[in-house]
Amino acid sequence: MKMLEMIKNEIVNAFLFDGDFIYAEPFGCGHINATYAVYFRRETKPPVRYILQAVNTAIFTDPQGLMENILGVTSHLRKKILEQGGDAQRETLTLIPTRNGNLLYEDSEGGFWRSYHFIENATCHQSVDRPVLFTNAAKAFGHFQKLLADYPADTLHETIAGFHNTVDRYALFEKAVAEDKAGRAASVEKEVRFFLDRKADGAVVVDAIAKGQLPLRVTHNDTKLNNIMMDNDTDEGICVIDLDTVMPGSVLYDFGDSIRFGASTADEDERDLSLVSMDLELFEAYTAGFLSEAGSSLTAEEIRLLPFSAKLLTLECGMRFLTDYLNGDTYFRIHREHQNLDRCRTQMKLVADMEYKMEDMHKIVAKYV
Ligand code: ADP
Ligand code: GN1
Ligand code: MG
Repeated sequence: MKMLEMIKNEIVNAFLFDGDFIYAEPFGCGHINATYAVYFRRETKPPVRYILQAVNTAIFTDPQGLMENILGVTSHLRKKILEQGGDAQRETLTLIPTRNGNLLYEDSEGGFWRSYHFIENATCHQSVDRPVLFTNAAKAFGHFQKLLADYPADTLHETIAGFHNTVDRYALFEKAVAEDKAGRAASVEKEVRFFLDRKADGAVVVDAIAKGQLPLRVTHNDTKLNNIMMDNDTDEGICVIDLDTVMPGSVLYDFGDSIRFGASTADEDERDLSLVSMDLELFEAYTAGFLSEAGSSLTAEEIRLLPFSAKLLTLECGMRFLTDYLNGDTYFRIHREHQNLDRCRTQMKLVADMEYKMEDMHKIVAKYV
């Protein structure tokens, strides 16, 4: 409530919005930033809404650097989309500046805000109800990667250090177990053991990158299905959003994270684990779409590791949820008690299912290379 008051009384006046403010409401299902839709009435034109976000500065400690990344990446994408005759306001994020010409507004309490043009007639799906939707998401993420292939990676700020460094993630996890800040470690011994048993997996991609066996590319790093807008009429993936984690990374992070979220048969926080599995039909739908866009630029080693990456990113995410649960839920936004533990358990179920289906996943990848 307090936040909505602040938006109304202070924040909306700071941005170059068109029209008179009507109201603001919390929007979307992101776990990190606080996102709102803000609505404006205009005299001669239809009403308009914008996305307004409070950047989570506990996580993104350099909001200026973060915005430089987003401006750089969206400008690069905009240029290419226009060259190809596309609609840049629909196919990439468009920042709304503040009245002072900045991309961030610092409020009276030290919070940082940014705004985007609202992409209308499009949906962020929370799950895949038709496989074609997932194929289309894959094409769009693959295309995004292609458009950024010539982006100067050394100009990007590392917005979260070691974001997908699973060796570092293991260290943070073990520290959380040892510190046991929220007094929960004794209640999750089975879960802790599950991740410790798979510690060797955590080093595979990190080591291969260090040895030069896997290339670094400009990747999105947070490719869940609800980070892409899909056209309501055509079901096509039109705009990749949530660009906070665009950084040099492995293509395996983007492929693996998409499978982790979108190929699951249940919600990320489903409590009935009997509903949770990795759907091979959805794995195939994504693989087909992704390889049709990005396949020709991948190395043999990247292709070989695609099925493993699904397991790796699920393992990593499950471990991150458990780490946060052990630390007292300070990172991922929760809406109920133990939600991070529930999220961790779905990821464990998925990892186990992926281990069981690894051979099938390899066969599917082989069909599309
Ligand atoms: P978080 O980092 O918290 O996940 P996101 O940037 O992904 O934040 O935004 C949260 C949600 O807000 C998205 O899942 C989507 O539903 C909605 N959203 C974000 N940007 C736009 C936009 N430009 N147009 C329409 N909806 C958007
Ligand atoms: C977060 O921001 P959002 O909700 O799209 C997280 C991802 C996790 C995901 C799990 C910056 O993504 O890394 O995979 O939750 N983003 C950040 O659902 O940590
Ligand atoms: Mg998001």
